[in-house]
Amino acid sequence: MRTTVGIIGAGPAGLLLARLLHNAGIDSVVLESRDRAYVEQRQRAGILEQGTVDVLRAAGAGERMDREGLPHDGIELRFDRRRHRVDFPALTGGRSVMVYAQTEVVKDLIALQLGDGGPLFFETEALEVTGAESDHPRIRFRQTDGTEGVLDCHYVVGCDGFWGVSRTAVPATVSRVSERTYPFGWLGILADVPPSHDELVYARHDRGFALLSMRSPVVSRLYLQVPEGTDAADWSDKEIWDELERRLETDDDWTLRRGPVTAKSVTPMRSYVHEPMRHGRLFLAGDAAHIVPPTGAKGLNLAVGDVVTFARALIHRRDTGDTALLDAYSATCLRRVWQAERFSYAMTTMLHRPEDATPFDDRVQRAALDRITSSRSAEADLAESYTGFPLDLPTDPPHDLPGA
Ligand code: RFL
Ligand code: PHB
Repeated sequence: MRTTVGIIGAGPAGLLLARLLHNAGIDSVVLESRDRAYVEQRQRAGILEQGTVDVLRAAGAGERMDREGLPHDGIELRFDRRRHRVDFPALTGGRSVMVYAQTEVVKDLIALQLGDGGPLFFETEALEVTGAESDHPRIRFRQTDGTEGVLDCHYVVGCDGFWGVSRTAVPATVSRVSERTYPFGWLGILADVPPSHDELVYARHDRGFALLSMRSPVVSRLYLQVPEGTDAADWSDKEIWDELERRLETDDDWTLRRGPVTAKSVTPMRSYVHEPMRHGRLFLAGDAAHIVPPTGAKGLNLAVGDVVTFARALIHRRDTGDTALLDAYSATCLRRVWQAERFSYAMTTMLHRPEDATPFDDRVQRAALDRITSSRSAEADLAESYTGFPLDLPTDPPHDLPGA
């Protein structure tokens, strides 16, 4: 098998990249180790930045999102039983976000890819990338029946998430890893109950962080900070609802609606960046290169930013012969990545309570919330970071982004 761009991983990064390249007339092959049902049902992100929404629309993948997604113009910060709304459009010159689950983005992109007969192979695991420093990198893969094969490429893009293989093809001598782990994780539930508030609620409480989110007008998504290593099975549904109620408590008559829990899992928290994001003709994109704790809702949006940057650079190379944008790929992505790392870290440390928190830590957290809720510029900084740093989409044809 041979192709122009070999893509490892059919998460949001790999699937969107395949679509952007297809729209530009560049062929690619996607290899995904899991089966289709697994990939479509993996519960993850819920918030799309304005720039991500624009990219999905421009790529022709926005139809159902525009019908079923929930545009949100703000979030609520909750602490000391108080409620404070952050008004995104008012603070950012009109930007907002969209609540549309990652599972749905992935389903839409898979349907488009398979609808065109685009090559997408499930249950096909990439084993290694070789020849990244040559003009013809290759991906060695194995299918579930044990058959092995090789995909010859002009470029390889590793979109295989944090646990993938592509990053291991970058020699340790040229890699720099920056990492931070946190002594807590998130216990997340899905529940068949209308959300108890029409916008997301981020709550800081002495017992720990809580988040109220949603998937639709009838499905709630909620999270609780739990100690690192917690097993979701150790929490009964009643204990989860009781704890959510305590951490989300307010001074007014707000109440938490309870309903049947349909899924329950624990996510560890990590900040991680692998630099550079390119080695020869191997490019890393999305979680394969960087991880943020979910508090800033940035992971999926960063993955989108990376693959848009790669697609533009490759189209530019094809159209002009100039490799300058490909050469700048890592630096271009990393600027945005580090902004998201900074923001996600700041949100995480402002809202979570480590078990060994000192009175000093508590006071600093409250001071940070006090600052955001009393200074318009501090609040605008949060709103700008949350709604996302613009992807600088081309608006007028002729343009370099397919379908724009
Ligand atoms: P993915 O989605 O992990 O996809 C990688 C794919 O690669 C496959 N794979 C391989 N395929 C072939 N060969 C191999 N050797 C392979 N190894 C792995 C995997 O099976 C998989 O299909 O990475 P991608 O595409 O970079 O997308 C990143 C996002 O999934 C991730 O950043 C977000 O989910 C993070 N995230 C959030 N991001 C947001 O923007 N907004 C949010 O609100 C948000 N909330 C979250 C989140 C992540 C969470 N968890 C579970 C980590 C909430 C949670 C709880
Ligand atoms: C979610 O709905 O899954 C979600 C929302 C906001 C976050 C993280 C996760 O910050």
